[in-house]
Amino acid sequence: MVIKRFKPLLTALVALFFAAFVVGTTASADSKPNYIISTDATYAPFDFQDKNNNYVGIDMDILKEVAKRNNFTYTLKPMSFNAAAQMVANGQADGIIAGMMINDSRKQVYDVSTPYYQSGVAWITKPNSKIKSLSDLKGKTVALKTGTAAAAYGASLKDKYGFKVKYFNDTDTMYNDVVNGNTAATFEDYPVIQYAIKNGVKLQVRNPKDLGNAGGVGFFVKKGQNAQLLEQFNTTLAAMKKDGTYDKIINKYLNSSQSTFVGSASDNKTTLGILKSNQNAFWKGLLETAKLTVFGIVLASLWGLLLGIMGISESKFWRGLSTTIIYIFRGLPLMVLAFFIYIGLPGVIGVKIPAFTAGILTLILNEGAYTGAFVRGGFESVDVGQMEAARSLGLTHRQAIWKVIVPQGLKITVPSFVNQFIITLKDTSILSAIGLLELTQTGTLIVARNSQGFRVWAIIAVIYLIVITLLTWFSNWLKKKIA
Ligand code: ASN
Repeated sequence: MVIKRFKPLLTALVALFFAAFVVGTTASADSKPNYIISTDATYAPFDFQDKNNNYVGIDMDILKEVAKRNNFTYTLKPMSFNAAAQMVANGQADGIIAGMMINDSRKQVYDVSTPYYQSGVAWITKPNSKIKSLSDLKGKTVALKTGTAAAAYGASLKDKYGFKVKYFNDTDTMYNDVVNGNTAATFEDYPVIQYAIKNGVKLQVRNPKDLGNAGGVGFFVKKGQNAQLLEQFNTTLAAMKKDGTYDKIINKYLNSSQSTFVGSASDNKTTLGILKSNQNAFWKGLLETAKLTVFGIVLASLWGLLLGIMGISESKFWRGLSTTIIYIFRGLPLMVLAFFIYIGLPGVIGVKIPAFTAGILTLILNEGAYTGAFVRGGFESVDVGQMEAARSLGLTHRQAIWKVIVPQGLKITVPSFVNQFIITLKDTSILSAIGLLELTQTGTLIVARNSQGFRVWAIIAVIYLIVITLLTWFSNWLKKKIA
């Protein structure tokens, strides 16, 4: 049967996927419970990276202390706030700590700790803006961050004051939009904007004495789950307030005289300085991009080959299956597929999928569909006379396909493969959306810390270009070998 022919391919595919799964899972040898905690990657003073790329901030220090005192470990998942919150709602993560405000609608979905900080929503413009009151926003556009309490508050005023809204995934990009004058104002939690202004972001709070939706910030777990973790958080928080640890943490981030954490270090002012002080992060990001690319290219190529071969099978069933799979996965945007696999699927199947595995699976399905389409096209473009000649020499249909059509068809597709390899490398950047710390996400985190968008993105762009050049050289070398 045809399936027999697929066996080695299938075995290779399964083995490689398994390898990707192992790479994606960080096995922990000791027996301490290990919780998966999601967080907002760029949310100073609550959650952000310091110059050494460690996660710091009020949330991070509290969490670290809770884990230490309760003898558990945790794996941190920094990503956009919206994705981080969905991770917990869908059971992908055990808890979220992300400067997250406690409100009634969230209590329907999550169980919530006692508040550990008081906050409220500020509205913000450029310092010398003509917009002095909310009524001045009529007809203007306001920047909001998807899924946040501040966005819900902002959007609730939209009709009353007649402004339009535009959504962003992270606070820093949202601020920049206002600084650059693309949007007239933004809404964000007061401690967060206060911290940014203190660290040089050129914006001004318009309602410091009259914050919207004032309330507490808390730690959240999925409703009805992880009661023990929540209990430990609450008990330890109370103890930390008593013994002074809590005040120390707050003072460290909010009352220290110099702004040690964001954007002020002199090595952030030159491209070389940024490269030097972040070299570890750049390397790690590059390595993650390379890993995703290599696994993605190999597995998607194998899967695409399989789809291509199925597409020229004698059996209607295999041909139909191949066409359907290609149709579905070529039609889905990569990011939608990544969110579906990483955030949507686990809620239904009840199994957590590591981000790396979800990323690889996304690449296999999406890039594999494109590969399948051009591989099938390559096979189909082999002259019909070849098949007829093979058959008249006494080969069966199957033999003719494997011995005559496939080798010739594959040669035709080599340039398309090279093209697809490069596309796969570039597409890995979309996987930053599910929190994979590859090059693009690394850039986002560094910009959040130093506000040097131009220099950091230029560095990242050059790194991509270098890697793409290397990959092109390698592919061309391979092309010559095969041709
Ligand atoms: N403060 C936001 C909220 O409560 C969370 C965030 O943006 N990290 O929705």
